[in-house]
Amino acid sequence: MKQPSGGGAGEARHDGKDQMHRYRFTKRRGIVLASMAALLAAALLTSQLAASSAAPRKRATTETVAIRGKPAENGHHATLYFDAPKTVHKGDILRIVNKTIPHKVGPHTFAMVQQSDIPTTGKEFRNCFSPHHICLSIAHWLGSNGRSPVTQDPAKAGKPGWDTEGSLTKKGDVWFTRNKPDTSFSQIVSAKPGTTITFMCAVHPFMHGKIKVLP
Ligand SMILES: [Cu+2]
Repeated sequence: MKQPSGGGAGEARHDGKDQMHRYRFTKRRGIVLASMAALLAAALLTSQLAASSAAPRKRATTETVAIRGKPAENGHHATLYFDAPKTVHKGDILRIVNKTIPHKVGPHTFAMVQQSDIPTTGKEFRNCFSPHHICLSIAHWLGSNGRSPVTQDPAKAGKPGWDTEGSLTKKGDVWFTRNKPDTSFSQIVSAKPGTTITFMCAVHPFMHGKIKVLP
């Protein structure tokens, strides 16, 4: 099999599946690039047609949840938090992006968890990774036993998109940032209008938030 161009022999150890993907991608790149120009032209034409038609079409809006950190200052502890919109509309794209520095604070999860299972006390934070506690459940959703690597990311539950809050007994929707900086993940909000999405980080159980879903 031909080496994929751009990948040095000693560059990285890819497993078989990953390698296959890269090879096919490379092989296709020429065709993809060639058809990009045509697509772009078609898209421009389409947008002109759309602009001239009477009925304005609703565009999918992207809302962002940024995972942020505030450095320690004046005797205050450093804080990590979800910088999230208060509301989203069903059908919006909800994008999660990690703006903290993984080698300093570790990775995060954006895990949809039912409100009653979100830890709120110091004791609950400390016990979160023990059996029958939600952080360990979240790890299981991601295919990890809590110490082993994450093997399913994002882990999906219910309908496609953000819609299912998990619990101690039920799998929920979750994305794991991993250890590279600036990773992000986007998918549609499919939860019912009128519900409130509650979410938390299993790595830092004090991190949590909620977003109301509007029609
Ligand atoms: Cu976190």
